[in-house]
Amino acid sequence: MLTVLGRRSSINVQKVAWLLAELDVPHRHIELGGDFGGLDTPEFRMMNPHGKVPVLKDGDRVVWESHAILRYLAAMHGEGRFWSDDPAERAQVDQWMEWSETVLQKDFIGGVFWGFYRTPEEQRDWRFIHRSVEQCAQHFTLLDEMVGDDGNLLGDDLTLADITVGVHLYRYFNLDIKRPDIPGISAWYERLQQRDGFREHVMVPFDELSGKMAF
Ligand SMILES: N[C@@H](CCC(=O)N[C@@H](CS)C(=O)NCC(=O)O)C(=O)O
Repeated sequence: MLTVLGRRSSINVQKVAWLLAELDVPHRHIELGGDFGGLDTPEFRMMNPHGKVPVLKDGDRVVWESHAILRYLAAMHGEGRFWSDDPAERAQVDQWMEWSETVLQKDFIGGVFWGFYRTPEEQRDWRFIHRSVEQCAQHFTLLDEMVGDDGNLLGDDLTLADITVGVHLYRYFNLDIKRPDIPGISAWYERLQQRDGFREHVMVPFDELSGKMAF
């Protein structure tokens, strides 16, 4: 039986939980990190020396880093869906996954979510926040046309690219920030909400994280 370790309020844990729901793979989920604690124990550090979630256990195998976990799960259980066996198609997915982590997640989670939402009001750096909000607006404007009228980032089928990018949308559309008109992204967000895994694992209230910088 697969085990996912990590608090459900973590966006990186949400990526893994969403994919597992799409794959319909039986697993158990243990909440760890944040107020649940448990990341500093020798047992946890043996699994992930960095003391971060998510961690996936598959028998004696342990995988950490959310995107490595997504690829592992897709390769093991996806039968070519989500992350193609074809190197050229897989590279298309990989490039968006890399971009999502190094650019979008940096500007949205690192800049907007941490800078604005997780930072207590009196400590906020508004220049940094405004710049990050503006960068996110540019990113989503760039993606706006890609998702088309009824598809996903790379066509009709949902891939790991959609999971790593799409996981940001619930927070992006529910924060009190300035957003440009991005009809394609808004419609894509609506479509993702038709998916059980997205509703259950991504549309998770995040108010417990407001003004909380401790973890
Ligand atoms: N690049 C890592 C980031 C891991 C990470 O920073 N995880 C955060 C949660 S999103 C964490 O473990 N924070 C400590 C805590 O939740 O207590 C990944 O994608 O898995």
